[in-house]
Amino acid sequence: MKQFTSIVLFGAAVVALVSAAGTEGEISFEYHRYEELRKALVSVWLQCPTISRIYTIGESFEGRELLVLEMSDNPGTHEPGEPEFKYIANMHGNEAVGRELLIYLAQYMCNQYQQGNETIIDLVHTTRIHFMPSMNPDGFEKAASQPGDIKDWFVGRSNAQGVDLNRNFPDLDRIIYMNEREGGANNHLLQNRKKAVDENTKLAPETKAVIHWIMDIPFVLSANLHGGDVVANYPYDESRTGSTHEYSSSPDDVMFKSLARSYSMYNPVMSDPSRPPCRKNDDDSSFKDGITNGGAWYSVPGGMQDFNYLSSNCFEITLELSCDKFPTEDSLKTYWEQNRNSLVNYIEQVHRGVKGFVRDLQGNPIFNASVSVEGIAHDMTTAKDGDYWRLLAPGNYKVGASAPGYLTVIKKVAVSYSPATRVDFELESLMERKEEEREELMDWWKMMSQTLNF
Ligand code: GEM
Ligand code: ZN
Repeated sequence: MKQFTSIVLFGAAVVALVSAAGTEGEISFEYHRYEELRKALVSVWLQCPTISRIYTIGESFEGRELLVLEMSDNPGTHEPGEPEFKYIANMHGNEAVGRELLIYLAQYMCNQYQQGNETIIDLVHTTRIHFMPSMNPDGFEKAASQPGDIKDWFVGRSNAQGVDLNRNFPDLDRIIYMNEREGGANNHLLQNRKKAVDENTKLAPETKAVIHWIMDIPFVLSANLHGGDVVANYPYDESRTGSTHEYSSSPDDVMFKSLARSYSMYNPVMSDPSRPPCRKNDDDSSFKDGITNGGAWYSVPGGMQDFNYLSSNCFEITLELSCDKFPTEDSLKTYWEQNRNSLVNYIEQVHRGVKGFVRDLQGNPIFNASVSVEGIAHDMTTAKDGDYWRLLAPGNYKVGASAPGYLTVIKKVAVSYSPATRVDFELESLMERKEEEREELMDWWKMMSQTLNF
C-alpha cells in the first residue's frame, strides 16, 4: 500500500485549501469531485495529523486513486488487540450520498476529537478506523458530469469497464452452500487462492484492490454504503436457491440483525415504520425496523458484503441511505443529520462480543489459530499477534481455541451487549505434552527397575 508521507506531494493542494476553505473545523455540505475529495481528505490529515493518515489501496481502471483516510491513535500500525473497522462508499459511482457522508464523518471526527468529545476520543484511541469514500471514482465522475440536477438512474453505476462492482466479487456463497450440504470449511474460503485472484481477468482493478485490502488487514467490522433505497441490509445477499424473496440466514444471523438494527435505530427515516416505499411499485415487504436480510429482499450473487464474511473475519452490512442515488446538493446536510449518530454508533459495534489473544504456554502468539463458538458454524482466526475478535450478541457461549499441534481449550463465556468480554487462551503444544508423557514413563521405568533390582 502506498502511503502519503510527504506534504510536498500535496503542496499545491494545501495552498488551495487554505485559501478556499479558510476556517478549519467546519463541514461544507457540498459534492466533492475527485480532486476536491483528495483535498478534503488532505485537509483532515493536516488538521489532525497525529490521528490520521492517507493511503491508497490501488487505482481505478482510469487511473484514479482508491483513497483511504485512516483514523487511529497510531496511524499506520495495527496495534495488538485493537480492532479494525472500515467504511466503503460509492462502489456504485452514481450513489453519491455515502461518498459525501464519509468525508463529513472524517471531518466531524477530527473536529470533535480536537474539541474534546469523549465518545470520539475513546473511539479513536481504541479502534483503527478506515474510510474509503469512493471505491468507484471513475463511475462517480461520469455520473457527476451529467448536466443539471436530475441524474440518470444508471449512468456511472458500473466502473469504467462497465463492470458492476457489487456483482464482481468471487461468489463464495455458492461454495459455502455446498460446504453446508457436503461438509467443508465454514470460513476463509479464499485461503491459499490469492494467486487465483491476481490471475482472474474477470475481476475489475477496483475489486482486486479491495480483495487484497480485505485479506491483508484484520478487519472486524465494515459497512458498504449505497443509495437508491433506505434500509440496513445484512447477509446473506445471495439466496440458497438463487430465487428472490428467500430469507438467507448466515450462521451469525442474530448478530447481523443486531448490527443492522444498531444503524437503523439512530436514523429516524430508516427506522420510521410508516415510511412509504421510495417508489410506488417498490417491493420492500421484507423491510422491518429499517433492516432486511439480503436474500429476502432480492438475491445478489458476487456481492462485496458476503465476500467479506466468507473470505475473512470481517462482518459487513450494506447500508442504503437515500431514495435518490444522486440527490441535489442542498439535501446533503439533511442526509448528514439523519445518519451522523448511526455512523458513529455503528463503528462502536466493533467493541462487542469476545476478544483476546491465543498464545502458547510460553506466551508466544499463535497466528491463524481458530476461534469457534458452539452452535455458530463460522470460525474466526487469530491475527499476527494472536489477537482475535468474535462479534456476538448477548448470551452465554462456549468458545474454543484450537491450532494444529496444540490441545484445544474451551471456555464458558458470558457476553453482555458491550464492551467485549476479554478471553485469552493458552494452548499446550502436543509436542510438549508428548515430552511430558515420555518423562513420566522414564520415571516409572526407573522406579520399576530399582524395585525389581534390574
Ligand atoms: C444493491 S445491494 C443491497 C441489496 N442486497 C440485496 N441482497 N438485495 C445492489 O448491489 O443491487 C443495491 C444498490 O445498488 O444499492
Ligand atoms: Zn448500490
